[in-house]
Amino acid sequence: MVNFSLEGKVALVTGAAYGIGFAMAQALAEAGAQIAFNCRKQEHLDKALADYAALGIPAKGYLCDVTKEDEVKAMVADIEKSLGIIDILVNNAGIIKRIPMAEMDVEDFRQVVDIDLTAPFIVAKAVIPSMIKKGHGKIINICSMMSELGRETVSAYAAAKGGLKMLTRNIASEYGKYNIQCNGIGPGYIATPQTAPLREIQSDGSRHPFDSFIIAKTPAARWGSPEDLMGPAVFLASDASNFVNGHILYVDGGILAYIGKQP
Ligand code: NAP
Ligand code: GCO
Repeated sequence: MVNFSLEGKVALVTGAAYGIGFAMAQALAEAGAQIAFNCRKQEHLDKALADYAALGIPAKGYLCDVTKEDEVKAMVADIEKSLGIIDILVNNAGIIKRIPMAEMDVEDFRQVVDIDLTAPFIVAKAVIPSMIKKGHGKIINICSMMSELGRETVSAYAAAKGGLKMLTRNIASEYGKYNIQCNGIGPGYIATPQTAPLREIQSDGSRHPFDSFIIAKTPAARWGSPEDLMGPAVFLASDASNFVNGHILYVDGGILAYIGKQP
């Protein structure tokens, strides 16, 4: 029988206070995993702990900035002491800044790359040694449509998510021999706080132009929800995907397959 169970497994989902990370952590918990998560803001942590508890999930939460290697190492050490070696890492924490490239401050560019690309390197580096000792591991990097496509104002994000696709493939290449599988999930356009500005109702009550654009560009003719990422996360975290390595699983309603509706 195909094994989707995560019983006995320890999962760290970064940035899982809400949004896509929260939904994936909930799914991993429902499949049997013990959950650890982190974020930067106390108010996000407090609310997330209450939200997990309301679902019956005894998640362990940490205030940890994934760009700070010392904070990450301390969090991983505490998880290993209290829950056990991390079997599953989901590098989910991420930000976006929508600014035309030639107008973007280099510090803004660096911050996006730091969180969206360098931090997945830092966290993966912190968990791989114990995964090697344990004889298995699952690393899931949350990529994006922008791992494949560009668009106006998201140059830093696209550069980071394109790099994350290749970091995913490189971890798969380097650590596959230790029974560590590293894959990516590439969500399409998902209704979360990160994309809320793209879905704002206009002053005349109409949909945001980008909202209408995405609906037209998506064969499923809808925005995704964080729940759409739950099954793919469990699949890539489970033994059911032990021969899947270096793959980016796009969960996009078909956007990447579709040239778009004739105007
Ligand atoms: P979101 O709603 O903005 O949530 C981002 C989460 O990351 C928050 O919990 C935030 O909490 C945390 N975070 C941000 N920077 C952090 C840092 N330096 N250290 C620790 N935690 C940090 O984002 P989302 O829409 O759920 O997206 C989650 C992931 O999916 C991101 O990597 C995003 O790029 C990717 N993605 C999103 C979409 C989409 O359409 N929504 C599509 C494709 C890919 P704090 O602010 O408290 O730190
Ligand atoms: C944007 C959006 C996208 C989504 C996602 C698509 O401004 O284009 O925020 O980047 O977040 O990454 O897969």
